[in-house]
Amino acid sequence: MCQNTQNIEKKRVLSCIQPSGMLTLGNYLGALKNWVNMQDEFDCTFAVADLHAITVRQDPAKLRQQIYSTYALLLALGIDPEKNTLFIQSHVPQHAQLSWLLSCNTQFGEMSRMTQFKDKSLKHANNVNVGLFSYPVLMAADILLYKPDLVPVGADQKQHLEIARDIAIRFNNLYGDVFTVPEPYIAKTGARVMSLQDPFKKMSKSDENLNSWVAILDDKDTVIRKFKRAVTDSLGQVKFGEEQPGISNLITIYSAVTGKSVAEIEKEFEGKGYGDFKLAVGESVADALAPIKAAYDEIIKDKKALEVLYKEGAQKAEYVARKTYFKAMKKVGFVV
Ligand code: ATP
Ligand code: LTN
Repeated sequence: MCQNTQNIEKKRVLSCIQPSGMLTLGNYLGALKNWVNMQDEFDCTFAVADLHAITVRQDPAKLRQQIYSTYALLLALGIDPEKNTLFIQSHVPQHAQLSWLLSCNTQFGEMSRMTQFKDKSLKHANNVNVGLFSYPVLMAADILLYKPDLVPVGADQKQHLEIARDIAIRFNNLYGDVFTVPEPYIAKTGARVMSLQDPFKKMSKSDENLNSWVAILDDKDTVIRKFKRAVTDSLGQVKFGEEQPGISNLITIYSAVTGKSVAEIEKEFEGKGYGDFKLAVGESVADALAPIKAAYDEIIKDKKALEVLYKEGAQKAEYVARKTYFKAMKKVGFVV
């Protein structure tokens, strides 16, 4: 048995999040909380995927603000920029550059099968741009540049990760070993949070019904109000099950935030009405989010300090990305 754990190289992890709006409780419980938990065990690289965000039309001033705000929020959540590499995708030019190399090694047919493209092209029918179509190739570049062992993603991104693996395998077979073939990492604790207004739909920041989602940065009163308005069921009991999708969603959220098990929660609210339960969920979520919001409010005030951090992050990322990119260029036959 190996005693000296310091000598064991940590596995590498890569993940990104789009700055395409206010991040929600769903993003937090389903993805970002896992990032925070992974930073001790793994060697992590995390990025704000701003290039991905323009696959749908963005207002320039709003986009810029959202990039700052997403970066600041990752810091506020406790992602340590010293321990990890935390950067903004567009600051590392190799993402767009490798994406071209990979595009020329990806088939139109395999891209056409992506379900997210089908969904999003229906949703944005007046702007079905080529970037929206080739988005998974850019995502493959994000991943392959850093040779991660694991890529934490939600279920909606699994198909894109499969494509990234296929692209890596094909490239390695054609040109020789350049890329590590990554594995998806689906965290055990990753909760799937549903809309507070329609428990059959995922909670999503692009939902036009503002009562359906809670932003990580919502203030206490707003959080509690949204939970008070959450749709419930007709059984009148706080019980988890298919017949109660609304209450089950609230139980999932309460459990993720408090660490209590479903059985404990059902017991806690035995004989009590939905009103008491919704208030308790709202309060526990508001209490969990309050320190994040307080940290964020401080961080976002100091743009200069933020700039130092994202520039350092980009430098660290580019050091790794350049090596992989040049290796790939050389293998393909470019003069480097
Ligand atoms: P959009 O509404 O713009 O499509 P989104 O809010 O669904 O965005 P993404 O930016 O696509 O979120 O997702 C970022 C990460 O958060 C992904 O890993 C995704 O799986 C996770 N995530 C998003 N929404 C939820 C949710 N409701 N429950 C759990 N995880 C989620
Ligand atoms: N497409 C992802 C965000 C994303 C990503 C990545 C995730 C961009 N590049 C690389 C993991 C690895 C999304 O929309 N959630």
